[in-house]
Formats: sequence, C-alpha cells, structure tokens
Amino acid sequence: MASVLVLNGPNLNLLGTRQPDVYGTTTLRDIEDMCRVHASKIGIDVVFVQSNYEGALIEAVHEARETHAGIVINAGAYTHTSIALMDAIASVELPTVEIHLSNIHAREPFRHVSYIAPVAIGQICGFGAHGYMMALDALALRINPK
Ligand code: CA2
Repeated sequence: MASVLVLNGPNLNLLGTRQPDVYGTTTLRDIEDMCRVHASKIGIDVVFVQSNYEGALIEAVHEARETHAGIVINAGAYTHTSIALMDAIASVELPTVEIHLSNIHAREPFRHVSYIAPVAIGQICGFGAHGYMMALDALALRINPK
C-alpha cells in the first residue's frame, strides 16, 4: 500500500489549545486520527511528522524519498519564508500537496506568498481540518490513478 507523509510545521502542535477563534478547537492529534480513518478508506498508509524546526522538516522531506509515495504539508509560517524547504521538496520529486487550515489569501498580505506552491501539485486552504482529507484524496488519485 502506498504511504503518504503528512508533515506539519511550527506551532501546529498547539492546535486546539490556543487561539481557537483563528484555528478552531480541533487538535493536531484529532486531525491525525481523522486522517488515519480516511486513509484506510481510500487505501493509503499515512505517517505523521510535526516539527517546530526548519531543518527537521527539511530532513523529513529528504527521508520521504526512500519511504513515501507523496507528501501532504502544512508548513505553517515557513510556507511564507522558507526557500530551503521549497528546494527540499523540489529535490525529492515526490507529488506534494500544500494545505492550510485557514484561507491564507484572505489574511495578511505576507501570508498570500507561498514558497511551497510552485513545487506542489496543488494547494488547499480555508477548509479547516477537512482540508487534510481533501489533500489525501488528491494525492491518492495522483499516486493511484483510476
Ligand atoms: O492556516 C494554516 O494552516 C497556517 O499554515 C497556520 C500557520 C500560519 O502561520 C500560516 O500562515 C497558515 C500558523 C500555525 C499556528 O498554529 C497555532 C495553533 C494554535 C495556537 C497558535 C498557533
């Protein structure tokens, strides 16, 4: 069965515990559980990594090349700053879906820029936790075309 890496970046470990007005009450653990259930329905395996460190995220992307068929990434604020993460994703040549809980295009102008988008097969944002399921669907279709 194809395996997908679900990678979450800085501060997403705090989901559900702070700023519920912006990011809701769903925790990252809840999202992982939802992803596991959904992944089993669509016939893929999922592995989760969260880090607050740019280098750790880059290493997880490098290692994905050996073990995973694709990546779902919410790079958090590194989305808007990290050329290094963009280069890592480009270098592994794995289909990658960018996801954000919030609609980054409806927020501050600095969030409208994504260094991930040019190296991703697509971007999903604004649908909260459900966006992760949408990202898994998109990736599963790319990995196992019907
Ligand atoms: O909407 C998203 O998913 C973001 O990737 C979330 C990032 C933000 O920097 C991006 O622009 C959009 C921030 C994640 C911070 O998560 C928190 C969760 C709870 C409390 C505080 C921060």
